[in-house]
Amino acid sequence: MTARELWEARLAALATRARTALAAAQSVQELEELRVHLLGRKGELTLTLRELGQLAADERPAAGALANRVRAEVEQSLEERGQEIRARDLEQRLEAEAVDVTLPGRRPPRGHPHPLVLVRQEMEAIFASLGFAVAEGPEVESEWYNFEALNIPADHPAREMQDSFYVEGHPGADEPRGQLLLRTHTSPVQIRGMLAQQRALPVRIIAAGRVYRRDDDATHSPMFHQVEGLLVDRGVSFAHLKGILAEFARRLWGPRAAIRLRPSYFPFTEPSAEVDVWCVFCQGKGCRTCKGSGWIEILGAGMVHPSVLLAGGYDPEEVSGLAFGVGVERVAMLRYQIEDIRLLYEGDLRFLEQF
Ligand code: 2NL
Repeated sequence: MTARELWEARLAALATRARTALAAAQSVQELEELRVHLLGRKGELTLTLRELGQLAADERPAAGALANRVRAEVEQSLEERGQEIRARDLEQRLEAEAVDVTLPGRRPPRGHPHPLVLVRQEMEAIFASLGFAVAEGPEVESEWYNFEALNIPADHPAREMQDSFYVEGHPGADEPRGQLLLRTHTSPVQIRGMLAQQRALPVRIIAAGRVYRRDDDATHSPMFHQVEGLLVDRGVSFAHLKGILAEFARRLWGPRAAIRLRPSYFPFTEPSAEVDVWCVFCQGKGCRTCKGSGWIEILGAGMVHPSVLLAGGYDPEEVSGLAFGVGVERVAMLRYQIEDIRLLYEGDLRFLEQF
């Protein structure tokens, strides 16, 4: 075999292996490795072509032409196989990323009202249906609206009892009404409500919202919620108070819910009462919720103290008023059988999603 025949045989064998390898290549990366292996500076084909120089001068043109054909074929195959692989890759990607527009959409998680809000709204709706209007007022109050106007003077024990959150700063010059504090009850909203009406009758308002006291333990939070009601008119009596509260209890707990009033004391009402609801859980038999008594305390109430009517601009000789206050947390805990008040403030979704 001549040197040329030997060289041509090697070239042919290389071309065969190259064809097989190119046909078998499955990725752009594999193809690139093949290109370097064949056509790179130290590639097999490059080295073989370089050996052309060792052939006799008269054999080189024919051998060179063959070499160029092989090289051109390899380059063309690389290009064609590359296109095939890229086209296949694209097809696979399009298939994998295809969006089925006929599928139903995914619903985003939706929020809902907090149990305290649900209960507050429920109570507001009951009183609204009885003719009360919902009033709002500031959470930062002055001592006059929060205490003085409610017959709680500076030296009154209630003012110590209600350990309050005082706030830096003073009310505006147009309202020289004492230190600022976070309201300890929603009553100041009702004082503002009376004054806003400028002696017009009747006053029939509900004030609901956050209130603040310096307590913090398992059963007391420094922030909690109240719903308070106030009715002022000529001839308002204790019988009206009982009637309104009995109706409120029936709407909240069903037609069998009865109420019971016990004498009590609040500086802003006289007479005053604490109001129990007949235990709807055990039908008065006595259970854990009512601590065996058959009754659950839910409200404070009474006839508006004459001094409070005066502070609101009304003449206690001419009109009388009834008032009551409900703790929203307490009603929510009874309504949903919640054992620990702190669950209402922690924002734990496992708890909140149940409502
Ligand atoms: C309770 C007691 C009560 C009132 C609130 C009131 C408001 C005005 C005048 C007179 Cl403007 N009274 N509010 C009256 C009695 C009791 O709340 O223990 N609430 C949770």
